[in-house]
Amino acid sequence: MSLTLAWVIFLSLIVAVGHAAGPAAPAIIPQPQHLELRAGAFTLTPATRVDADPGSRATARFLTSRLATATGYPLTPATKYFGSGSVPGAIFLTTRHANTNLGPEGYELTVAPDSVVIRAPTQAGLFYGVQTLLQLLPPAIFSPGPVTNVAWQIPAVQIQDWPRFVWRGFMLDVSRHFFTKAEVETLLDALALHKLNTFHWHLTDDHGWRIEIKACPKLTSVGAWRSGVGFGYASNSTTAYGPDGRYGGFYTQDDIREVVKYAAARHITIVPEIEMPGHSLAALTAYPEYSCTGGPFEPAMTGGVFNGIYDPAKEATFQFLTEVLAEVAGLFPGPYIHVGGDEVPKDTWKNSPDCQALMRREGLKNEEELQSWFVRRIEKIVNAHGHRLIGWSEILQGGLAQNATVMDWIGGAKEAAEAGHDVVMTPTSNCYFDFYQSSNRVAEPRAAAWGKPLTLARMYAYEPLPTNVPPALQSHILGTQGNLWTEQIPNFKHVEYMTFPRASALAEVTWSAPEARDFTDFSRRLRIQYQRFDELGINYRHGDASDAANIEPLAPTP
Ligand code: TNX
Repeated sequence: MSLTLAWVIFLSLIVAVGHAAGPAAPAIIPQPQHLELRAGAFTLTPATRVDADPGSRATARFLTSRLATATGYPLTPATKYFGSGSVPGAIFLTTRHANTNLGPEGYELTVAPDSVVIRAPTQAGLFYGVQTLLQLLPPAIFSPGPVTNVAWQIPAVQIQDWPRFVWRGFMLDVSRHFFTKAEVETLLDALALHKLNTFHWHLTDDHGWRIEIKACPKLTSVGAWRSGVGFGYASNSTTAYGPDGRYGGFYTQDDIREVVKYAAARHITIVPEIEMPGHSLAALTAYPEYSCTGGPFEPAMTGGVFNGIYDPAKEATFQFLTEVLAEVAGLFPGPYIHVGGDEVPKDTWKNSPDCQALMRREGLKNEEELQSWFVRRIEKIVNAHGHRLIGWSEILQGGLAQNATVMDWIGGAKEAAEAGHDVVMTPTSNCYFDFYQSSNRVAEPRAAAWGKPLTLARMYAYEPLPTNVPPALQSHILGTQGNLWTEQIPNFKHVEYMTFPRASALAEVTWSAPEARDFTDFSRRLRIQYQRFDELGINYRHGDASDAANIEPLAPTP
């Protein structure tokens, strides 16, 4: 090797190491598929232009509003430029000449010292390019107001990026405890930061019905309220009280439309969940005529173990559910409606002469087949309103409905995929965000204690493709999501604490290449993510590779 060449290599190593160790070392979560760090940086100034092709203005506006807020610079998107290359001194967002191989959510980001270009086949891709660009800036870019004395530098990079899975989700249970529209929108912002694209909104359960249904007003006038916070929580653990002092709340249809719009602007699809036939106590408190026993049910809404179940032997039950699903279908433009289906208590059906007569009439051998019969009827209603049905593992029992997608929490992925159905993976072992985050329960706020702690490291190490699903069927595994059940979680700060930073690990599991996963490097990037959380006012648990709770052996469940 010539001496000159050795020098060149030596010097470029210094440059590379300098970049990696310096303040501008990229800390992007989720890790992009391809990232090449180049020399130099683009600096935002009051004179920086933001240009976009006409179809990309809304995405550009999303970027400029964030940039203008933190920098105080008067940045607004322009559409003066009609070319497709880079523009000196400008950030340019465009779908022109985009590489369609990047897919419907991929993007390309080129930062050079004199220009920035985000190019993507779709607005979703451009939006993710914007998220990456923001993460290349100092964390102060997420400040709620203007910050001075920051060098707004963006390191020169060439990034090509796309997600591994199409379903990158998060579920929030708003039934066990209620969270306001503003709180839900705050969560959606944080999901968008992580390029998560699916919000599963668990709107009904035994402990509260949270969505206005015009044809069935008692669902919210009665079913949204209970006599106390319940679950052993003190009244001051929450602020969700109605004017009459009862605990609860619900979203009006206008609220729902606003949240759907808010999510869409962040390229998040909402999957509403209306639980049936079990976990339906709140609905049956409002309308006991659709139950087998007639009630009373209300006392169990504060956290009893009773699990309310609809009476499938009454035609009126299906008329009621049709009215509910018709309104839900009209409010949510996304393809899926989740109808629950988990933990259906079969004893009530066993003890009901009407249900037993129905089973004989329909030739159903057991209550599992009755459940399957119920879900098949519901699927027809969901399909008739232009939506696809998704349900928990148990919808496989007694035979799966024709086009249903399965959300696997206790198994079923293999059977469903083999039968040609799509699957979303949410196993309790890796996706339950209500579980403790460390084995040191004394040091943690209350959490669900029936599974192993879901540490940050455990979340990060999760591989969503089940080993028992053969490669030829793996395309049926749409992706994965974190599930935040809220029996133990009475307020939104606690929601955030349970969600972050595990959602950062989830984001990388769902988006990045599995072979690129590196918990030590993730922990380095997470420290910068924490600074972003601080700017955004997001509450989170401090945890990384140096967190003993993540690596010590898991304590047995008491
Ligand atoms: C099981 S996961 C449930 C939820 C509970 C959760 C508590 C699932 C489909 N059902 O109803 O909230 O456990 O961890």
